[in-house]
Amino acid sequence: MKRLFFVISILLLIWGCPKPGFFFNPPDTGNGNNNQVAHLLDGVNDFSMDEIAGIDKVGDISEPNLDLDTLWAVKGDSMLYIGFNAHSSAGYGMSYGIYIFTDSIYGSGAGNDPWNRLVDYTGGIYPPYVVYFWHADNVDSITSAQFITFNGSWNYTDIGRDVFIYNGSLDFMEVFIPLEWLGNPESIYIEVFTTGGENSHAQDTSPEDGNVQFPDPEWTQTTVSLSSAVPVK
Ligand SMILES: [Ca+2]
Ligand SMILES: [Ca+2]
Repeated sequence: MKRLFFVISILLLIWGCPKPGFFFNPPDTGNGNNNQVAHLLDGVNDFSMDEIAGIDKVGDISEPNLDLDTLWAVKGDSMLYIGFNAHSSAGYGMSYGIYIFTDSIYGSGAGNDPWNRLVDYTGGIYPPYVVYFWHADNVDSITSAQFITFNGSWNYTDIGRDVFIYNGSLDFMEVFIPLEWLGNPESIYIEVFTTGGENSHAQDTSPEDGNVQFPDPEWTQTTVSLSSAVPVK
């Protein structure tokens, strides 16, 4: 019995001892100092301060559902990670749009917005990639979401929870787009905006955009040009 106790004690000592340096290795903070971007598509904001891509004032539009503020974005080895505060709520139908340019700001050749919103980019151009979400007007959820590419015409792909999560209780939207979908570009520029249904223009943006300054929702059928797409780190 004594011998068994001795053996178990020795085994516990061997198994229980952490390897040297175990307590002295700093944890992986995923702060951009290494190439391992620690992002999880779960609707919880896990972006770091240095991944902020754009800011806009809170409350610069009187309708909270349409208000945007911080935009986070980072380019990983194989994924574009995007997150933004999304204040939409039950009882308000509206759209979130993301215009994405790759390698430079240039016109894709499209002649209209893919969801027929009165939105374009400075110079009357349209980007090669767009992501659109429709936030339902009766429940606090996204009921339609598409990744859209222009290749002579707009090509629409429905996207689901493997690409985005809208977290209504945390007012946060997370979108992870495989870089392969964007043609594995060297650089990426993005701008996020809110708008309403068809034939409505952009109401608020992130980053802040001098062309999109509406203290109150504004529904005249006039095209508003985005102008502040930012490069993603
Ligand atoms: Ca997350
Ligand atoms: Ca705002």
